[in-house]
Amino acid sequence: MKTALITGVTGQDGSYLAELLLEKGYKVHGIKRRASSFNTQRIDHLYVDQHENHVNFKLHYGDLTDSTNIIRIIQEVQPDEIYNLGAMSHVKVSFDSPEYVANVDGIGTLRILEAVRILGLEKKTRIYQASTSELYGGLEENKNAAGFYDENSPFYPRSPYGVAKIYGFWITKNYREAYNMYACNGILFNHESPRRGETFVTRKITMATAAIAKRKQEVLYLGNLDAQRDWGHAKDYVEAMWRILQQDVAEDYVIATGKTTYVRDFVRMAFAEAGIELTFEGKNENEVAKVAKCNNPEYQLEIGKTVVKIDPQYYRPTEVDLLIGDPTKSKTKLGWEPKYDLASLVKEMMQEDLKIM
Ligand code: NDP
Ligand code: GDR
Repeated sequence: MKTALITGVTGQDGSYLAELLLEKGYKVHGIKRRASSFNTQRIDHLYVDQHENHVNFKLHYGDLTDSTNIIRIIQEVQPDEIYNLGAMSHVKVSFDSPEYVANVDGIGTLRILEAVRILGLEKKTRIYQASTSELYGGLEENKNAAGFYDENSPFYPRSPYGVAKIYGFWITKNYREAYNMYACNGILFNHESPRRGETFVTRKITMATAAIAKRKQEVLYLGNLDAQRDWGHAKDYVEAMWRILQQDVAEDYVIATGKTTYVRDFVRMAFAEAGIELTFEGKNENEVAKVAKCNNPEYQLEIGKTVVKIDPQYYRPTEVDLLIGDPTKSKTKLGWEPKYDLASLVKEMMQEDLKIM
């Protein structure tokens, strides 16, 4: 039985990854932060009474800013695999807390790598680092000849989050080269799910669409509708994380769908799932979306009603305009292929949020 340790186990990816590893027969340990209220909703269904025999899922209190607890937990757990998913993961918020994000997302990665080295576990413990497409920054000239970002594309991060994650990327690569550790970066493009945090754009849209359809909210306020993202499903992406740690040689991989979509079109797709057709009018800060047709008799929204407006407070000081990843290497070497497309992702998110609403 293999043992895995997941930082960020209470997050979107941590919860899907814990499920996947438990299904594969792993003993799974997760690090959760102490909070003033419960923060384990995404993993409560995995929790079993710790007094029972054969408990395969265990949580430890810890924080990536505290090396003492990182070292102690890794010493106790002696993991075969560590998945470092813990992070302050919101790009916009990173402009408000730049030092904190550097500490958690940047130095936090170093703390994991150093703990493994201090404990002499370099040969035993494989490490996955949650790197990100935010490293590329969306610069047009840095795409490859085919128009994608791949493992060789240069980085140009555009937020304190991206800059912190670039440290995490390089320190992981450096420890692999310097100490011959099995430490890899998964450069994951955006991935979403019904468990996505409520302030990321996709979930914000599906939750608000459900609320507007059910007449519990009037208007959805968004920022830049012209941004384009390569959106996949988190369930597919945690499968890729696991595969990255099962190879003979430690390497870095891009995980993406190879397709990109405007935020505006995600809005259109979400409303369409509820049977509401939209028209977009105006430009930039004055753009609005209005109801063009309401095909679901249950929702009865008036034609011409404005349901989306722009609030510039959601604009970022520096924006990543377009992301699209080239998954060729992960397809060829890992045999990884996404099972979900964007339409099925939007459908699942909308169904869940309509149910919740
Ligand atoms: P979430 O924001 O959903 O989860 C982040 C997790 O990190 C939560 O469990 C959170 O705990 C924990 N965390 C935050 N700060 C600390 C800290 N100081 N110490 C320990 N744990 C902490 O992110 P996702 O699941 O979406 O993403 C997982 C990882 O992958 C992150 O590193 C993210 O940056 C990266 N990534 C995500 C992508 C995506 O599209 N989802 C794409 C590429 C990379 P709590 O629940 O208490 O807040
Ligand atoms: P991103 O995701 O910044 O790509 O980071 P997010 O969903 O926050 O933004 C995507 C794009 O949508 C635009 N946008 C808005 N975003 C938010 N959050 N709220 C809004 O109201 C809004 N309106 C428009 C943004 O400007 C942006 O262009 C995610 C995170 O999961 C990171 O941790 C991860 O590394 C990257 O994806 C890959």
